[in-house]
Amino acid sequence: MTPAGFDLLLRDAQLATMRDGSVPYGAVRDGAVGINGSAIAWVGRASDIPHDCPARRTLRCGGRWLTPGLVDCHTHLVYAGSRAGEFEQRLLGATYADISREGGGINATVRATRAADAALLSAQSRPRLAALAAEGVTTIEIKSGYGLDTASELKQLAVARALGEQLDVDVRTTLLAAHALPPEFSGRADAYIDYVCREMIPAVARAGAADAVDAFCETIGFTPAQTQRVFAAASALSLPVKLHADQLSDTGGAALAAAAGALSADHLEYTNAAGVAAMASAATVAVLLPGAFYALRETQLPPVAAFREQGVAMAVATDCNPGTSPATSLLLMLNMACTLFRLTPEEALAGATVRAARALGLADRGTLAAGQRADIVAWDIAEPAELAYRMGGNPNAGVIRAGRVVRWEA
Ligand code: DI6
Ligand code: FE
Repeated sequence: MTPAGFDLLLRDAQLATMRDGSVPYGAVRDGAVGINGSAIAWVGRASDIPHDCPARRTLRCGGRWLTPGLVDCHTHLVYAGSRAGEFEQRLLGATYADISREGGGINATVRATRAADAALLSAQSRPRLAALAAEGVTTIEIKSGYGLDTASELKQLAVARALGEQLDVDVRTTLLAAHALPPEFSGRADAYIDYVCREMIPAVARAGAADAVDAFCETIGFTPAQTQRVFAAASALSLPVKLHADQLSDTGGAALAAAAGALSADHLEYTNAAGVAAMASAATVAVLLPGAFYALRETQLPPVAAFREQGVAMAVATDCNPGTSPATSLLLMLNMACTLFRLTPEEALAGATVRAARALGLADRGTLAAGQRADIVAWDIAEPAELAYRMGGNPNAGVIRAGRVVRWEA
């Protein structure tokens, strides 16, 4: 059906629509995109633009590539303080687990985050979100998990949403109360999980402060049984779940997440064949986090070939966090996903657009197609593989979010 007209028409563009099909990247040369309101109304070749379809505003793209807005589907970017000192300790031989056992690691960031008021927390987190937004990230997931008490977790979640408003990025928040054991519950992990299930999850649900619930299922995190209790409490309040699974050891996390109908299982370096199969049948997205793999100098690779063979969708995200992935470039993660994990550049870009949207349960974005949200970014690149090929630099030349031009370079 031909719309009566467009609010905005983008033309002289090359499109990486990221729609599945026979053409790599779902590419359309000499393409155009018509937008009405906040949604894409028409996508095709410029020569096929309906003649009787006037546009109130036209932007000529000068041959630039357009892709869907990037989606960073796994971050912990709202936190206070820095852990550069731990980076130095690790270079001298300490492991991430050693540092965590000695009260550093996640708990060091918990102390700083609890001590910061919302204004300070926001001021320290803002540059990280600004860097990602400048690269064309239009949707981002931000987890709590450095408060570990109801008030501090709510503070983190509120700061995350407010930053999204300020910086014109769609923020999806995730409650990660089961991230680490706070010092006041030392030696009483089950009591902390009781508190998470009976108080925190209901309080956060009542406030409408989180879009999903996550947990860290790991020897230095929480057991599969504790994770299951968190999932049950979340599901009872209709909150979708996701999981930090099999990052440092095989705890059966991927299968546990799949059994709970999780949107995604994330990290997955130690996921076994049964976990891959369970994820495939539950359509749980595999979120790959090459920044953490790199920073921890991990050598165990996630089972990418098995994911591919069994049709498990793979997303790629920054895991932006102060301990294991102080990364604020999603494009660099695309490069690392290819170089370290052997994704193709097309899989990597799909992983930061359409697959990442699915990992957040969002079907309304991630491709350039009629009916999708008009989240569109423009790039100064000669071919889409360049987005994963480069290490550093930012070829972003424009951002349209929900049909509104946020930035556009002439
Ligand atoms: N896995 C990670 O890689 C991050 N959290 C998690 O559960 C690390 C968070 C941190 O070290 O601060
Ligand atoms: Fe993480």
